[in-house]
Amino acid sequence: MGTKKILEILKQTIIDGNRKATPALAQKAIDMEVPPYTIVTDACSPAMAEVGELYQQGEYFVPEILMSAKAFESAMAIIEPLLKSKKLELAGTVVLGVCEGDIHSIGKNLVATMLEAGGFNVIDLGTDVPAKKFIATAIKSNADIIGVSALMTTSMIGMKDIVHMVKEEGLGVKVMVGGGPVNQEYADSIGANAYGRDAMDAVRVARNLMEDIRGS
Ligand code: B12
Repeated sequence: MGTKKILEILKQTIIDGNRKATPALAQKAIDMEVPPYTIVTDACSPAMAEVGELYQQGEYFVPEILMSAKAFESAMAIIEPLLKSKKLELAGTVVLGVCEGDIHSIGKNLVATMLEAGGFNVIDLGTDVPAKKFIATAIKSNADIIGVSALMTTSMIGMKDIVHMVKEEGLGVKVMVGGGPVNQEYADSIGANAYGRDAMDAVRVARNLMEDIRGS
């Protein structure tokens, strides 16, 4: 079996929500020397994007989504230690979380994994995080970046509060935002320092912000 085929099967198995089969498939891809990063970008991540589309089309409902999320997590449990085992120079510290009132964790978890794989120290506050908690943690940990995720139009307004508090407190920390309903235009309108399209983009964006921080 070729690399492309195993990644295709793993992707489909996540979409099918078969969490019993995903760890062995992820392991098989690793044994075939597919780079762990590629397994995430070419199988796990697109699988969840497709699950999102199936939901949008009315083909999937909440139970199916949750099964896919579990299958995704069981594959990631095999891949993540390998992503983290790479010895990289510390790129910076990111306080990451999902806006208050929002419990969508899959995208945020992918962003955390990719940032860690890219050498960042990630302080993951989880989901449903009040703006004040982002700020308090950033101050306590002397973070370089606050990364905020939101999947709902009703929760993304929390991003505005975070940006506002950072400015009010005169903090040097940069705010990076992302998630389904968020775009560059929205990021600009609330005064966020950066917007990231997906988990891979989050690493590029965070690196750019670190350059700004180090250059200033
Ligand atoms: C999975 C899912 C759920 C799961 C979440 C499971 C979990 N553990 O996360 C469950 C079933 C629990 C759920 C619940 C609900 N959901 Co829901 N859910 C989804 C769904 C289908 C997929 C989201 C997902 O995981 N996508 C896959 C990941 C990989 O993509 P992502 O999250 O966008 O993240 C990527 C990028 O956006 C980016 N990114 C994300 N965060 C960040 C942060 C930074 C800093 C950066 C740089 C980048 C970045 O990188 C990520 C990786 O590449 C979406 C539909 C969709 N198409 O998005 C609806 C959706 C988000 N849900 C929705 C709704 C309404 C709900 C509920 C209110 C439903 C209900 N009536 O109960 C509840 C809300 C509960 C709550 N209070 O939060 C709506 C939101 C509508 C809106 N615009 O406001 C959507 C859009 C569905 C719809 N079309 O109606 N949901």
